[in-house]
Amino acid sequence: MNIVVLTGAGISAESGVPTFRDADGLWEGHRVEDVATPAAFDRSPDVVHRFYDERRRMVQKVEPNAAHSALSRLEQMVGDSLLVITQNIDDLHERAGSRRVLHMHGELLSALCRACDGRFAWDDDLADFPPCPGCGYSELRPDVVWFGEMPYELDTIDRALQKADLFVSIGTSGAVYPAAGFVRAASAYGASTLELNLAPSEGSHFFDETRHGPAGTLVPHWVDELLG
Ligand code: BV8
Ligand code: ZN
Repeated sequence: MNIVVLTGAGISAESGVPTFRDADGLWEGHRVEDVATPAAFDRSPDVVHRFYDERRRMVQKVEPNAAHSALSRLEQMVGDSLLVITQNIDDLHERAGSRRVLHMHGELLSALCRACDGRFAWDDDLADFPPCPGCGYSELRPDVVWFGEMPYELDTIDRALQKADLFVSIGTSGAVYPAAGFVRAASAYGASTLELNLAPSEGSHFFDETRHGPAGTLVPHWVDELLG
């Protein structure tokens, strides 16, 4: 049975990572849609760098929670039959032991060079415009997908959805595309669909089944049920 799991900020909430909706999409009074864009970065790189430097520091101080660990346990049991696609830019899935994780919106702990397109593991600040480890130019930006930018690996994702028998969405509001459309594609390709979320998402009605509650409780229970 091929399982595709899509995760969003809600799976990291119990680790202490604020979701986009918790701050009702605001950060330091800015709307996230206004900070997470190429235009914002061109206009005021220091504000955007500060937004990501702060999150990069914070994410190194939190721990994965029971939901991340349950998905890692599931991967240990079913191996390549599970693919985790995450919209999150934290590394909590990896730190819980998951190995097959696809960060479709990039990663906080990675830097992208606008001069040489190099991508480099990066756990430090970027606001001081450090030189690129590849080409030496001070053109590093956060390696995250901003609004209006192409998410990573959409073709790999579509192939996985075509093969999926089960699509499970965990901790996402279903507000941002193309991720919010995956449930419809999965259904059209013949998969069963399940939503595990604190509250009904914008796409709840597209799912065969929805369960509401904290991911830290719902996900381990679902994995036990699946493996049981
Ligand atoms: C694209 C990385 C073309 C950065 C993110 C006008 C102009 C330009 C674009 C558009 C436009 N109109 C529409 C678009 C498309 C746009 C879009 O969808 N906009 C929205 C606002 C309408 N999308 C894009 O621009 C994308 N690119 O379209 O390119 C294209 C199109 C098709 C095919 C190819 C190319 C790029 C979008 C990526 C933006 N980058 N993140 C960063 O992190 O800073 S988006 C960011 O917000 C997240 O990555 C995530 O994707 C999104 C929503 O966040 P969620 O993860 O869902 O979190 P949220 O807070 O919203 O919800 C949390 C949920 O958890 C809630 O439901 C809550 O109930 C639940 N929860 C809370 N606690 C718990 C819990 N659940 C369980 N347990 C708990 N404890
Ligand atoms: Zn470079």
